[in-house]
Amino acid sequence: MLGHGHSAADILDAGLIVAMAVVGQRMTTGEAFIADVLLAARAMTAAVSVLQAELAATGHKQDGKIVIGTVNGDFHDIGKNLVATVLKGVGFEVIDLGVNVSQQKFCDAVIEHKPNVLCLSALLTTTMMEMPRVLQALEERQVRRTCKVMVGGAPVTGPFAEQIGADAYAPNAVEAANAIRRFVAGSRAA
Ligand code: B1M
Repeated sequence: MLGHGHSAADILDAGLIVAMAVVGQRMTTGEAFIADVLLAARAMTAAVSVLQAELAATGHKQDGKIVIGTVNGDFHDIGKNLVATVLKGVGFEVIDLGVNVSQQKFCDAVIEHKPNVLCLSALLTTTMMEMPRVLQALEERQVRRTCKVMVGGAPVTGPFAEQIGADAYAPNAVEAANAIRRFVAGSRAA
């Protein structure tokens, strides 16, 4: 508990994420500008760094390697970082490629690290269209079937994931961790 009886997950879900949605809404209506959004993003990043230890504190290791990144053309990383933090927290090894990650870099990382799951994040309706291109690039490098591919980010949906041939969609970090646990358990059983 981080004081006043609230857990890190509560502070994140009921405080930070809700506040960021308000900022996004204000950006849409023209009440907030990029500078305001940048300030909010900095504040959220700072707050998440305070919560990080608690979010990640499960103390056990799990088999399973994850490669994660935000797709080419997209610089949003708060959600992707949260997903990476929670995955590390539940014990997975996480290789974070950062933002604006090219198709080639994703393919190279899959070949080098041989992850169980590749996680792709996109926050823009334009950049989510990079996701099928990453899948296509994996096919062309003949590594598409070596790992599962999961997609996420605000504009991404389950039907979109299905349409582009991704293996899964996760709406948030906890769902991502649950889906990866199922994939890893499935590959162990196979
Ligand atoms: Co941007 N931005 N932004 N922005 N921004 C949005 C996304 C937008 C919806 C705002 C708006 O207009 N209302 C809009 C997109 C519109 C659209 O595409 N339809 C938008 C725009 C337009 C832009 C620019 C184009 C603005 C401009 O320059 N004119 C520009 C693009 C830059 C680029 O990337 N090329 C831009 C820039 C920025 C900032 C740099 C100012 C800043 C980002 C700072 C940073 O990330 N370091 C920013 C921010 C902060 C936002 C909003 C306000 C908040 C995003 C956020 O961090 N949310 C956003 C509005 C909104 O979403 N309400 C907006 C909190 C975070 C915890 O949630 O990222 O959704 P989220 O992550 C969640 C889930 O989605 C999921 O789990 C996370 C945790 O629950 N998830 C995954 C995410 N990735 C996953 C991967 C997985 C699984 C789950 O792997 C399998």
